[in-house]
Amino acid sequence: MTPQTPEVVHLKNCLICHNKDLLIFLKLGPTPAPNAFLAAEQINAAEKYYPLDVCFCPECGMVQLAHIVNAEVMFKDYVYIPSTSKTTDDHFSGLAQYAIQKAPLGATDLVVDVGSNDGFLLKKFLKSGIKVLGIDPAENLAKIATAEGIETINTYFTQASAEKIAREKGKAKVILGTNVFAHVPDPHDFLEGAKTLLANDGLLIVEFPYLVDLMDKVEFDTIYQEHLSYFGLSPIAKLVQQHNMGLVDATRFPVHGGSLRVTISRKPAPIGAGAQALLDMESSRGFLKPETYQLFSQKVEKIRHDLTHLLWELKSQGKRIVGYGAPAKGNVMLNYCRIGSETLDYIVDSISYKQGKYTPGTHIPIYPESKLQEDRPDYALLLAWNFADEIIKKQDGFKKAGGQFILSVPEVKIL
Ligand code: DWN
Repeated sequence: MTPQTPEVVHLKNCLICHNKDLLIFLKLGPTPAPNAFLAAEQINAAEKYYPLDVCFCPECGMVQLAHIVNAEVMFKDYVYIPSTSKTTDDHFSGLAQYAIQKAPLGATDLVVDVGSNDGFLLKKFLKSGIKVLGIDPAENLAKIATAEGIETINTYFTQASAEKIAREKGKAKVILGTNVFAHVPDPHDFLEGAKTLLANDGLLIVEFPYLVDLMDKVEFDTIYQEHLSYFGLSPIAKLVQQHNMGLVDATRFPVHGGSLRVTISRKPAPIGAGAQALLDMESSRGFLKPETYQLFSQKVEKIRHDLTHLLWELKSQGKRIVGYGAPAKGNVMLNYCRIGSETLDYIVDSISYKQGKYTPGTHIPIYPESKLQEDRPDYALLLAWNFADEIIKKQDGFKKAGGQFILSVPEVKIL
């Protein structure tokens, strides 16, 4: 990022149809960048806060942020590594098998992963004897992946970088993008980049948190500056058609609170039956109407009210409460509900990088999970609610000793 590059840009047009009349239906900010964890020596220094306003486009049904925070702020030295849970591992194994069968993929084919992180997903293709190539803007992660045998190009994926990669590495039979498509500032450029890099019979397979799940389960804390777009399938269908590609498949999965896997062919093709069914559902359930989003923001406000009142009530009874998991979404929840160390004594998390640090904005200390057994607090607020089953199973001892978990979405309740 150069001194001339603005840190925050107001996004005045729909990222899909370029409509200017966007409706802001929810304001969650300002908040710090969600993965901007602090070292002890930083907690008294000034922190940067960024807007977090969410818009709906009545023209195409797109949901997006009203501001873009410069990618360098969030992705240059990135701490999120997906290989931290069995849930994610199992899901990626299923994705690899799907891609191998759907493409189909053989030993001479190239699979490219955009936003390849530490190479976790590509290792599953390498094991099947398939050629792989990672693309990731985070220097730290690109080095880790390359050192572990997953060649990774340290760059952002754009049409320009795709042209260079196609020249140097050849065409890809499959391009993957898990939890990256919703992050890119220009989905049109992303699709043109995929068309450039894909072989003529190639497939682009993207996965992202699904808007319908976000709305149905009030997962408002998954809205943060890293994610510019909150995709339903309807705007993606318009995008695919504009780029003369084919929307061949769309399938829902439970990971990350509910995700959608969309398969797009480089060549035009009829809309797949699974995709058409979801498009019909989105229309019939009102996801293309503004009132649906006004109702959602009322549900979010209710969660903030119910959670803060429950925690205050428990604290007034002398109970000790901690947080479980320090995900990006947890920082949105804490900052939006103004929950700090006056309420949560600390947070436990399995990622070593986060341990010993403090949450951005709320300055709650983060410890290894073992502290829960050592300290025996009364309640643990599940900030990483998308891993609730895995966590509760792992912490059977905490529950047997009388500890209780608190869930915040889709409604506030003590488990
Ligand atoms: O799009 C993104 C989503 C998919 O993942 C990325 N841009 C950022 C990231 O969001 P996140 O930080 O909310 O990811 P997770 O994987 O939902 O975070 C889970 C957190 O919980 C991690 O910090 C690890 C922690 N955890 C734990 O302490 N014990 C997780 C498990 C499974 C556990 O048992």
